[in-house]
Amino acid sequence: MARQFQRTKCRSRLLMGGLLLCFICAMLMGIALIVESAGLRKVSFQKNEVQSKSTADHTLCVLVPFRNRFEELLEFAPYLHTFLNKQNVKHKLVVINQMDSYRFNRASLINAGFLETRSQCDYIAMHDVDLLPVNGALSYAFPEMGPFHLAAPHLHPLYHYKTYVGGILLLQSQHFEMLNGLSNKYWGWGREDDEFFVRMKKAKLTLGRPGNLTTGYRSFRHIHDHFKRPRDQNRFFDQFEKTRRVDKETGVSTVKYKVDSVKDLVISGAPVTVINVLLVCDLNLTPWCLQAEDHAWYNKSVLHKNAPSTKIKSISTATAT
Ligand SMILES: [Mn+2]
Repeated sequence: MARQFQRTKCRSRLLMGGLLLCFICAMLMGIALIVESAGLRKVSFQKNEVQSKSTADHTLCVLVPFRNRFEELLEFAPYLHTFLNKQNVKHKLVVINQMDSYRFNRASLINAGFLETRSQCDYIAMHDVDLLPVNGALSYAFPEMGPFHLAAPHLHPLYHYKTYVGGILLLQSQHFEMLNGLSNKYWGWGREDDEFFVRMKKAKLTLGRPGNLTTGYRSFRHIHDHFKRPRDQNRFFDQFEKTRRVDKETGVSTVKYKVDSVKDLVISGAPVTVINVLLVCDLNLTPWCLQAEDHAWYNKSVLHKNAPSTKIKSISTATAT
């Protein structure tokens, strides 16, 4: 009996010892986990340090396609310069001013601006002159993961369709080159950004966008005066048909232009480089670069059609005299 008692006592001691060991083990593991997680935190902190260091190594060229928007530029340049400085984003503001008399070509101006500034920056922002970021959470940092659409449809005051990539788009220079930039076929207002969306999609680039911001559609200020500056939404000849599909032929490698002059200005403390550009249009390829009435043959045909009215005019003149 006594032996049996001693055995059970021994067993319970072993059990107690085992439990104690388990407890100690658990404690040790816990401490180890805390140490490890502290280590992880340290690692991720170091990673952050590396990231912020690499951000400082990047330079952003803000490419602003431009024509006759002087008042908007006066507001845009100092505002964005201050906004980017607050984010410690090294940047250059580049205005590409279309001097020729063709219809406005936003895409070709960005292509030209890219080629002229390629050596100075490793990423670009295609930036409308009339769109100002309001929320400080809108980051202009180097888009490591691929194209970053800042003026996202859930934040832009006007455009809310899913595939919208206009307004402000950040892009690594190497990605812009890889996509052959933008199509040069879009003379007049709009659609060049939709074509660029398809280029990015086909190249399987991941498009990033900011998350939900509390400011919603008030995240940007659109300073466009639609009464003063109506949009050129005309579509001439076969423009509609020819600009419906993805353009595999034209891009940054084929854009034709002349640089008239380069001017460095400072607008309320913001350094701005203005590149005065004369775009070259191939009238056979894109006759819609001119308004219909600017075509010599179009005028001839209109004059021909008007021939009877000229006669009437001369008759009435005759009656008057
Ligand atoms: Mn606008």
